[in-house]
Amino acid sequence: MSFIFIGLLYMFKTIKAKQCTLILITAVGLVGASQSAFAHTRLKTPVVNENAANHGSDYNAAVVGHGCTNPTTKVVDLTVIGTIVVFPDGKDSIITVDGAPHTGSLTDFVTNWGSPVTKIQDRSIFDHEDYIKDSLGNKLGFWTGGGSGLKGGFRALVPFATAGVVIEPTSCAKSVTFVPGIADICEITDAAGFSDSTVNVWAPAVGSIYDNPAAHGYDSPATLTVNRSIAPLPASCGAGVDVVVKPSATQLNRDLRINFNGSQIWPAE
Ligand SMILES: [Cu+2]
Repeated sequence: MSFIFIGLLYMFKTIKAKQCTLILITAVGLVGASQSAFAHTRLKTPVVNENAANHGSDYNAAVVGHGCTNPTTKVVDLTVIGTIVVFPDGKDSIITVDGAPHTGSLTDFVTNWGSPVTKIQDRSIFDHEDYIKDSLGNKLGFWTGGGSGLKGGFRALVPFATAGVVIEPTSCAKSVTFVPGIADICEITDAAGFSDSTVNVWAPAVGSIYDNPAAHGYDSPATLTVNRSIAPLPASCGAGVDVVVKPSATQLNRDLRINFNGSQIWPAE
């Protein structure tokens, strides 16, 4: 921001006032656009390196950038009462290589994906939290909710760590991007009640019950990119490829939900 300001001051000094007004308006427009693009939920640190250390992990947080949409004012300031983050399980995940579908498995590119998330205990925003695990006990994500929640106009950092990711050394992957499904819940409803005023869903559009083309965060998910940083690319790979891993619709329908004391509380059944 200060860089842009200095740039504007420089322009004011060096060009005629009339032209400058036009540039100022353009620049303010651009700043406004980029802010709204980044207002969506993301991870605090969206790009990390490989991490092969024993018990390696990268400390991160899910950003709750804003609340749900007030139907009267259209301002995104409704209180968030809970949030849920689920990473692709790597079993039936949707994998693309430079945008083209990949029919092989995640182990073609990543050697150690299994239990990607450790929640960092934190009750500063919500009172309760727990893991979302697969049938083998792997921690694929977490939810946190309850208490007074996230007041409109404020942001939240929901802290967690991701396990160190090791890219398959013989593969041509120069990066692997994992796409979590995230929901910031403002009102507990069933799936039919999802709207911008009840929940912000930030999930890839993969055909799950969370797809809603009219919704604020539709197909606008957060991402975690792991850049190759340990084994060099094999010479035969050329520039290397970018791999993207999204959860399947089956996984989102199964795992992007909150169970509490043995019963499902979101979405309501
Ligand atoms: Cu937004």
